Amino acid sequence: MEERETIVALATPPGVSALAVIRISGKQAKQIVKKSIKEKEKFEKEKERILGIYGIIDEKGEEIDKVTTIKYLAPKSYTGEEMVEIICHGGIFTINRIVEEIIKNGARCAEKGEFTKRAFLNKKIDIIEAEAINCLINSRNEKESRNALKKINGEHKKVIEKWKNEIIKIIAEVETEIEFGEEIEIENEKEQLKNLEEIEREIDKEIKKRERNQRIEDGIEIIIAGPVNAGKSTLFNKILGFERSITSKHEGTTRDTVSENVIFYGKQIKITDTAGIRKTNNEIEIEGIKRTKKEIEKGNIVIWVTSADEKMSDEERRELININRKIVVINKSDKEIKEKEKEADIGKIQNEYVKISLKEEKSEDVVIKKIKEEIEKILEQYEFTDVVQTKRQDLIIREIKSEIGKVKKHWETKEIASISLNKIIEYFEECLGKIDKEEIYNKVFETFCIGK
Ligand SMILES: Nc1nc2c(ncn2[C@@H]2O[C@H](COP(=O)(O)OP(=O)(O)OP(=O)(O)O)[C@@H](O)[C@H]2O)c(=O)[nH]1
Ligand SMILES: [Mg+2]
Repeated sequence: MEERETIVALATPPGVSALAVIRISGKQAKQIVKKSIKEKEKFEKEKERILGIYGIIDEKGEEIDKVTTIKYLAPKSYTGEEMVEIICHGGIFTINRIVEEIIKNGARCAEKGEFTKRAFLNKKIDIIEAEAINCLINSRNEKESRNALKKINGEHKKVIEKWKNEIIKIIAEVETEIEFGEEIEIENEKEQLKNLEEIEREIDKEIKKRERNQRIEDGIEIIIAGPVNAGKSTLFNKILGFERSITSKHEGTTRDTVSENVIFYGKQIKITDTAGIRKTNNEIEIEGIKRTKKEIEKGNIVIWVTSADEKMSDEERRELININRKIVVINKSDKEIKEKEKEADIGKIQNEYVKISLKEEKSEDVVIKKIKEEIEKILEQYEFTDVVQTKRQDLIIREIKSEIGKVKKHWETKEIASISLNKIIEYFEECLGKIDKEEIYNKVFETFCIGK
């Protein structure tokens, strides 16, 4: 194995904290740290995995911090190499000085994910565990972290192995048929095809789940739409807390879509104000309304703003009926002119609606509350995938699905089917990290943070 340089990085988040952990990994880890330890002999003699308290000194012998260290001997460490972990006090200045000393002593700064990459290269973990570790670090709630842990513990690897073994059995059968031709039992062949289709179904389920999740991951989009002059832009501005869209008493003020990002539930959510819907001959407005309809189609939640003082037009009725997830807001309740009529019309399409007057202060709060409820409902739909967890795995699984399609298509010509079946095995091996594809694996570690 090539000799790798000794690396150092802060493993805890940068910033002020009570304590911080600095990690050093590589053949020279112990010697490099020792140079900055005041009690060199004690450090040298200390057993592995035992905590020791030491002074860290600079080259002039001046003490920088009082720290705790733990030594790990290869291969019994996270990276599989010699390692030292220094638990120091969490001030930015102190941390930087210690890291600088370690670098002066001969280590270099670790790259993103380099510790985990070394663990992978030293076969301490496989690529799927490495990816799951990254997911665990980046998980934002209990559900996500529990799911990542399950993957670190190898639960989904078992599923991939199971699929792979099934395919191996099918290959054995197909190759026997290639060799012995017609003598093969028809029943057996049917059974194999059935198994293949079962794997295809399971893979398909995973892909669909991931697609659904992706829509949530990509960000929820809220569209504010409705008839002209209903107060859409006024509501948009009030939700944002600043005057983003122009509002006026003239109908058709907003001509184009206007978007901004807000944070709800720690997620970035795009909110878009649109051109009001009405019959018009104005070319620009027609284009604006076309855009509104496109936005309505792709939005996850539509806030339909309508005015209490206007009758419902056929155009409005048609649009409203076709929207799935919507929050209906009857605005301008201060005007009260046609309010009852409007409520009756809306009531025919949607049981629940809110009635507000945007002239009143904080009237947008009730709409924001509704938005949060809808977002919660969307987030509840987030289903964890059992197997596919990262983009890399997703791409491989899609390739496998496509190859299964080819196997089915050429089932009668076993020589061709066999080629695709063997490709599927290769893809499974790649997914499990058993095939040497350095570039691809490097990409995995690039998404990690430094110190991991
Ligand atoms: N009386 C009353 N006026 C309101 C209320 N909400 C908004 N307005 C006024 O209604 C007019 C239209 O408001 P906008 O927010 O521009 O309406 P819009 O739906 O964006 O209109 P378009 O962009 O033309 O489709 C403005 O003059 C607002 O000040 C309300 O609750 N009551
Ligand atoms: Mg507007």
